[in-house]
Amino acid sequence: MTKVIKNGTIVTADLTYKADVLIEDGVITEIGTGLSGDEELDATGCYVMPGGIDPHTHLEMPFMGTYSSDDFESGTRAGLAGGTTMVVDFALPNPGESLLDALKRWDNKSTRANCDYSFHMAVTWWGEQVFDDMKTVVETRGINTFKHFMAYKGALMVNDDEMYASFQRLAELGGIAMVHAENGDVVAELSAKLLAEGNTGPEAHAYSRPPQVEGEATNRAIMIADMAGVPLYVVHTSCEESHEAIRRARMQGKRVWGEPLIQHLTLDDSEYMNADWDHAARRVMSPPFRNKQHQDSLWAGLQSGSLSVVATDHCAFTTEQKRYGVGDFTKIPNGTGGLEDRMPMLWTHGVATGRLTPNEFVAVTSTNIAKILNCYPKKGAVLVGADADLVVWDPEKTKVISAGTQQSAIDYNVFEGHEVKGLPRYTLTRGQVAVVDGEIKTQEGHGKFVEREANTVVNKALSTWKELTAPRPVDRSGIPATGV
Ligand code: DUC
Ligand code: ZN
Ligand code: ZN
Ligand code: ZN
Repeated sequence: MTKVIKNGTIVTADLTYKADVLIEDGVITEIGTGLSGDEELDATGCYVMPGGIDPHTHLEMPFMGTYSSDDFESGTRAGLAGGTTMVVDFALPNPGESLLDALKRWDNKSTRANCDYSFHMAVTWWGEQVFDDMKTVVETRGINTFKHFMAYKGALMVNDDEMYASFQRLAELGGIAMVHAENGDVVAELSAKLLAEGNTGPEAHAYSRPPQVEGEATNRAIMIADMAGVPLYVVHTSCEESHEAIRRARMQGKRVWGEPLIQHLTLDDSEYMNADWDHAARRVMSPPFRNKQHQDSLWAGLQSGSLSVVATDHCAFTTEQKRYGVGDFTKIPNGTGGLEDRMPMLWTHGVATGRLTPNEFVAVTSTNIAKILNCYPKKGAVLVGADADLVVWDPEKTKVISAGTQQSAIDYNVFEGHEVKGLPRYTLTRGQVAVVDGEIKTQEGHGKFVEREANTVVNKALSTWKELTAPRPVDRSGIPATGV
């Protein structure tokens, strides 16, 4: 049984051209004109693009005394509705737990996924077991990305000595280090001070995590990564201070990537000043929303290429869960949704406004991250032999985002009321049509795990630190010590 997508314009990170796409057994088998197949999908007036990859989700994650409310079923259904055909979630070990046991828990949750997925491994504690497990994870589980939380003191946070040890191990294994870059010690101090002064509302969350804590941690992570000789991926880059550090590192030839979120690109910190506690708390995430100047910096980074990927950090909590933090903002579960809205919002505010070309849109929503994660061109490409993870994108189709019509399991949407122009006509996951004009035809359990091999390219050649500080003992034999 073959399928053909006819009469569309193919848009990849590099090229725009008219052609049909033939699909068989979930894979693209031919690209050309005048193709026919058993089933035809009409793409007249549409762009045929690689499906989106969201490399930053937290589905059914145990966090801050609860679990995030979208699981692999509702989360991937939401993604597909918005043109995303692969997600990468973070497997989080409990303190003392082996990385492999944590992965088993994530394996169990992900059996319900509607689209393909992969995992990043989080390093939440350090010891010989973790050191050993890292090799097994890379070599037998097809995971080459390891995340380090520099914040969430007393919970997920790792200290610099642990981070340096882990980064060195990753350099040996051909892995990529990822960081949640916020100075967790300073955040803890600021939070305690704000609470002591009576600032208990959700707006204080933003005051407790100013851009400086993110800029400091980003700079620190970049320097530690350089000393270890490991490539570094900075998740949820939200402000100029962090972007500036990434920009500078890249100019110096360091392999460092930055990932702004669609929320930080399109929503700002005035949301926290809303008189409605629920409204503000629903938008509490880390890092918090920033002001317009920071948003401009992030857009400029996408345009110039200093920032590489747009993600969501999808971590959805219901209003009821958010209310755990009434009277103490530090207890509001951190996180917002975005899986369904990332692609339409970025098209509307990026491509339709002339900030990004359609090719750049494909690069930052799919191709760049497929290359970084080492799953290109299986994912992120419209090429013969690639998985038929495709979105037939109608640039004229509009809707108003509303919790009432969304796929996510929560009871609100941070983009409520935003009109988007640019939506999927069809979303295909390995050749299977999962969405037709907003109608959901997903199949629970269709998603498969995507293995990603270690990278052969590490930053050893770029690290100047080792040469400059390598021990060079001086021979002082025969010369008496003076000044004693
Ligand atoms: N930030 C959030 O807002 N939620 C999940 C974890 C994180 O770093
Ligand atoms: Zn984070
Ligand atoms: Zn996250
Ligand atoms: Zn809008």
